[in-house]
Amino acid sequence: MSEHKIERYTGPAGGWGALRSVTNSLLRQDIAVKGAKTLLSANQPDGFDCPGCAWPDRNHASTFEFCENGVKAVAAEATARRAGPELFAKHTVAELAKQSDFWLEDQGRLTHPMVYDAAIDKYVPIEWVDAFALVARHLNALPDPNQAIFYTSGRASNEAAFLYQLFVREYGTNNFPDCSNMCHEPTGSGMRPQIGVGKGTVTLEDFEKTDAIFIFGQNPGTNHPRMLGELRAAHKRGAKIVSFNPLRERGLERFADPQDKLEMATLGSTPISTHYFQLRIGGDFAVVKGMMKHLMEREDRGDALLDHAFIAEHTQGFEALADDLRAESWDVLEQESGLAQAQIRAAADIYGEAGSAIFCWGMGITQHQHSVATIQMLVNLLLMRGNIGREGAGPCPVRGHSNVQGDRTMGIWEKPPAALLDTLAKVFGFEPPREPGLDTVEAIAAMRDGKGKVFFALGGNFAAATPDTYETWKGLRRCDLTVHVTTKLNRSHVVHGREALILPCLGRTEIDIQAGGPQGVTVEDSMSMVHISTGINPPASEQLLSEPALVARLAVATIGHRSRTPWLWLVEDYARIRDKIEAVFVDFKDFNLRVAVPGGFRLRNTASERVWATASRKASFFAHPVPRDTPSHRARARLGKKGDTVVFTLLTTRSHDQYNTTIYGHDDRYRGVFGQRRVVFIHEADIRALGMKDGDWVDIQTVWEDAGDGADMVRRADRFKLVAYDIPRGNLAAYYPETNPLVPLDSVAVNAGTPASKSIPVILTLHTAPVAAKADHEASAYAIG
Ligand SMILES: Nc1nc2c(c(=O)[nH]1)N[C@H]1C(S)=C(S)[C@@H](COP(=O)(O)OP(=O)(O)OC[C@H]3O[C@@H](n4cnc5c(=O)[nH]c(N)nc54)[C@H](O)[C@@H]3O)O[C@H]1N2
Ligand SMILES: Nc1nc2c(c(=O)[nH]1)N[C@H]1C(S)=C(S)[C@@H](COP(=O)(O)OP(=O)(O)OC[C@H]3O[C@@H](n4cnc5c(=O)[nH]c(N)nc54)[C@H](O)[C@@H]3O)O[C@H]1N2
Ligand SMILES: [Mo]
Repeated sequence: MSEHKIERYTGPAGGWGALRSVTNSLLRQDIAVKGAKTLLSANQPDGFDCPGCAWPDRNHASTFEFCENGVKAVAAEATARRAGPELFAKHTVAELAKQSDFWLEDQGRLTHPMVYDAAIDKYVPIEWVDAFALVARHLNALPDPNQAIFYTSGRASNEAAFLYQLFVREYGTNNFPDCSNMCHEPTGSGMRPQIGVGKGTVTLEDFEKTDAIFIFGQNPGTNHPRMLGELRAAHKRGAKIVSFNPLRERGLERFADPQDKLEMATLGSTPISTHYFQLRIGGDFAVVKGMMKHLMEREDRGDALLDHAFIAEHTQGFEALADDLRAESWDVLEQESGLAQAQIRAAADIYGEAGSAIFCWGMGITQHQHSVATIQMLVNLLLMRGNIGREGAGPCPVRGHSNVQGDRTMGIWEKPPAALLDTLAKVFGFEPPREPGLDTVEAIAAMRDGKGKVFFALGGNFAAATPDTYETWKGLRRCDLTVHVTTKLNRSHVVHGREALILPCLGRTEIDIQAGGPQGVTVEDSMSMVHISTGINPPASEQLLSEPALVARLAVATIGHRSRTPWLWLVEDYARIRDKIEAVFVDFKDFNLRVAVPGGFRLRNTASERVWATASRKASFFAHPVPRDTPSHRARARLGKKGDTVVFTLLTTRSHDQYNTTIYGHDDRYRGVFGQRRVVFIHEADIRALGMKDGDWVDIQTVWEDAGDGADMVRRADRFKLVAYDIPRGNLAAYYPETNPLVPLDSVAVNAGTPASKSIPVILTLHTAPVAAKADHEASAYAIG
């Protein structure tokens, strides 16, 4: 671990810092030459899809695109370390639970299926057949299949996801909570009724042609580093790049391309954003509404900025929105956005005068109570100038996990459309359950309340990624059985049900051999490109099963006696699974043929053709009032009366050295944090106003309706170091997952259920010496840090 320090970062994103960091991650994982070969195969036509982010690649055929965080993701999977049965023999689960998330994953790849033995509080090896029999026994003993919960993380391939949803529906439930519920769910919920698709409409070619790129609440320098290449190129040819973010993010300011010899030799770099608007957390709605109001005002004065032909031919609802915009108050917009009227007007002018524009957004938009309304505002603004379905223009929600979009396409969805169920019924000869299932937040409540009894996870780290950590843990511990299909040891394996299984699987980088020979799987990126991914490394252990094979064998053990699906035959050759996918989804016509072409193919996107698959067959404008009843508004209204209590709004985000709950290291280079993660970024005037100083340790407590008004607040996370930062007053930022105990389970995005983990109302108090452990959370690794 590097030395603890806070040091302002003045270099560009990328550059030599990135190269140094890559070397360190390879050394950490004991990867030598083999690792280097592995890296060169990432995102090549005959290699594997990078398990990092969902940003697309140029034809999957370019020379290796350098990506620091892609390297870390690959290195974490291709590590030479092993977490075998010896590790579990050495430690009780109680001991493992005291270790940090970093330590758990750092033990390396899991090698054997393991079962929890309560008598000795240890995981011990189990044969695969016995593991499947155990799961089947539990599932078949449930009086109602809806008492079982099947989670999915977005790394599962299309083939694995398709078989999984089929198995679970044949078993009898739509309980499919997934990581998407915590991620881009509001994007789909917002866009589908508006333009008929819940995905982005742009391609990389649009990035080459656009006049302006607007980036809302996304940190590409860390989370989608390959996107910086597109932004840099766009900047160099004169496109405007406009960022909206409460934090000054380095990767949005300057970038040095590690592949550009001149930049590297001269320590040069390219600016990224031409304009940077440091709005208040959750202020995007007000900014975008203000931008639209400005355009309406100019329009009413005679500057023809709106695309009336497009509006007339393709949309409905414009007049109602126009009236709403005219009536909106600038005072409210300024107050709620944290920007001055002049700044909002300036942003609107850039947009109004750009021939074409792309809007990108990430978690800074989707993880609020009012996320769906904000996304509809973004789409409204695009529609006003006909910026959907033409060159260089359109929405670009940037997805997280490398196949999270594909998993949804394959039917991992707790609210399946009736048409999908009808087709499944026809193709596979069974009657699928019709009632909607539980999403992530509902699944947690169901387990906590004793209504969810078996929890099965295809990947991910449910115990750490979800909100209200200790409520989630109560739920998992109440289960009769918890099962995790996984590559590495994580928090979810040590917070388990009465019985528990850890089932190790192959990763994307590994060779997958079935009866029909070596297999590839397919994935869909953020721009709807579907392509094949083939591993090149020998498996981490001979015991590992591929995810499709594992699901098939589990299906045979559980429903083999009544299912008509030829499970084992399907996984002998994944081309057979793809034929079934084609039989269910029209967009996958000639799937095997089309995916054999290097680079794969693009799925049809009706909105990009200006075909609107909505109820009205038009694209729709939606008017919404400025949200003034968010959790922070309510907390301030309640506590504001109480003398000097200051309610802050806290956003939770990723450091540069993590992949969601996987902690690669303890540095956040671009934000100047080294050797530590328990920090909270705060404006220096707020530190002074609190009577504290930079570097003081504080405890963070959530202000929430179910917690009472004062000392008895139940959600807290202790011992975080104050770091003075360029962030608006009243706003705070800290890393997830350490801050997940602060996110109330019922604080979610309206109409999407996504935890509002970017806007948590909190108060800060000086950290006092640790009191003797009382509550569960105080004894946990999370509280110690
Ligand atoms: N290396 C790496 N890559 C990843 C991941 C990872 O953890 N590590 N995770 C993957 C996943 S699953 C996802 S979903 C994506 C996540 O990628 P991002 O969407 O970039 O997610 P976050 O890191 O949470 O950062 C959100 C950004 O939004 C800003 N923000 C917060 N609140 C607001 C707000 O109210 N308004 C605005 N305008 N901005 C706000 C924050 O300051 C931060 O810059 O990345 C994927 N790629
Ligand atoms: N407070 C707060 N909470 C958040 C967020 C936030 O911004 N703030 N972000 C949310 C978002 S956007 C997301 S997407 C979720 C992420 O939630 P998850 O997807 O559940 O979490 P990950 O950390 O990505 O999962 C990591 C684990 O996946 C397993 N794994 C890795 N590769 C494979 C594989 O190939 N197969 C299998 N079976 N397992 C594998 C490893 O065991 C690893 O420990 O977290 C959400 N939670
Ligand atoms: Mo995500």
